[in-house]
Amino acid sequence: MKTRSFLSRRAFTGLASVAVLAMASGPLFAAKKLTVGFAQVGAESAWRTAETDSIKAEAAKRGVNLKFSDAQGKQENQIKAVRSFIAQGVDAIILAPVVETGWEPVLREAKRNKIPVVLVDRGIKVSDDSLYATLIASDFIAEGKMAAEWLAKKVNGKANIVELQGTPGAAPAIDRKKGFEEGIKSQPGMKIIASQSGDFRRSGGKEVMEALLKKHGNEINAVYAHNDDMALGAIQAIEEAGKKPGTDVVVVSVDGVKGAFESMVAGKLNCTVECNPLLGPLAFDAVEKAKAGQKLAKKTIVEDKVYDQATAKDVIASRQY
Ligand code: GZL
Repeated sequence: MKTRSFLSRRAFTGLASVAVLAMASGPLFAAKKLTVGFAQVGAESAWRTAETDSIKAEAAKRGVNLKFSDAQGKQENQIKAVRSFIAQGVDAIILAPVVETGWEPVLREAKRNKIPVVLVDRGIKVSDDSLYATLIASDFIAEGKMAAEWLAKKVNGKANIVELQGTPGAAPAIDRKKGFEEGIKSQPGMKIIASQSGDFRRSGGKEVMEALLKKHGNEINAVYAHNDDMALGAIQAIEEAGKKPGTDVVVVSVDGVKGAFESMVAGKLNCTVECNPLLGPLAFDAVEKAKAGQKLAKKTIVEDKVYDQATAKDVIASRQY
């Protein structure tokens, strides 16, 4: 009994001195400045850079202290970054997981330290989805299907297609492939004659396309690239092979970055399925809700739209990335 009253008398004295301090030093109870760790994949594409810029801009706008890590495309670097954020005691972590698997151990450490993890742009496979607060991403299967349906119309259901895949093991690469295959299932004349990874990089798209042109030559009349950067690299290879991209070879991709619109206006890229990278506002809304203990939907889908040469000229000026 004595201890409790002793404590309350001491606690009372402490509170009184804090109150005095508050009068002297201004708003004592202003919201605490959040510190958030952002473990980014890398800078492999224009889309990725746009996503990084969106997260950094939103952090600055909200007065968040952002700790940024570029993993150069390596999962082990992302895991190291998440571990470092945990050791620094950040309030929350934003993670763009380069591949779908291998995250459970480090996410369990975050959970043990009561640090919410918000996933952006790519999903993961885990046995326990309480290991992350929410995922904010596009529907990559739908993107693949939209690309397939647009291409089927363009080529009247008949094409020998080469597919430039994204990073092996990455959710967008797995699901854009799945969606495209589903989209051409009902089109017996649409055949994928080759499929190889260009790692979401322009240089990768160019190199793979050069090799496939050597191997398949005039047999190829369509390209499906999992992102615009690889499509733009493939377009370079098609031109260097003396062919006209956009007419001799129809090119369809995903992302909707500025370079893709410029290429469509130039009549080279035929179509791109938008995958919005401007995830900063949604990511920090989720961080704030998670910190406030609010239950979050496990996935927030960002809606996508299809753009082609018919619309590119009208919308290019309004594009934000
Ligand atoms: C999609 C994102 C993909 C983009 C690529 O959400 O993960 O990674 O489509 C980027 O441009 O490299």
